[in-house]
This record gives sequence, C-alpha cells and structure tokens, in this order.
Amino acid sequence: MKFILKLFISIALCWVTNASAVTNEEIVNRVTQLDTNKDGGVSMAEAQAGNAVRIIHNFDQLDTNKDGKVTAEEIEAANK
Ligand SMILES: [Ca+2]
Ligand SMILES: [Ca+2]
Repeated sequence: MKFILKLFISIALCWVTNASAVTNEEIVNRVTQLDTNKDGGVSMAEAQAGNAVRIIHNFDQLDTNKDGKVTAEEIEAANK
C-alpha cells in the first residue's frame, strides 16, 4: 500500500514538473516567433502584427520593467 502511494506521488510530481516545463517552452517559442526584429522582446507593434491578443490586452501589466517590450521572462513571471 505504501509503495503504491509513493509511486503515485512520484508520477504526480513528474507530471507537474513536465507540465510547467512545456508551458515555459511554449512561451519562449511564441516570443521568438513574434519577435521579428530579434531584440529579445515583443513590442506592441510586433504583438499586433502577430495577432497576439493576450499580449496586446495585457501589455502594460506584462511589461513590468516598462521598456516597451514583453520578454519571455516577464510572461513567465505573470503566469506564476
Ligand atoms: Ca522585438
Ligand atoms: Ca519589458
């Protein structure tokens, strides 16, 4: 019984870890795709060009350092 419980917990932990890794990878991929001038962040113009509705609507909240572009790190921080 204890063994089954341990097994279940390790599977659950593994699933949670994998799920968050995929999410972060997806964010990085999306930012890379939208970042057409390759300066490491998505500007409002780039978000509009890529039709990134979630970034457009939340731009001010996502751009925490107010440099006019949203980075993958800023989106990850907002997702926590
Ligand atoms: Ca850019
Ligand atoms: Ca920023």
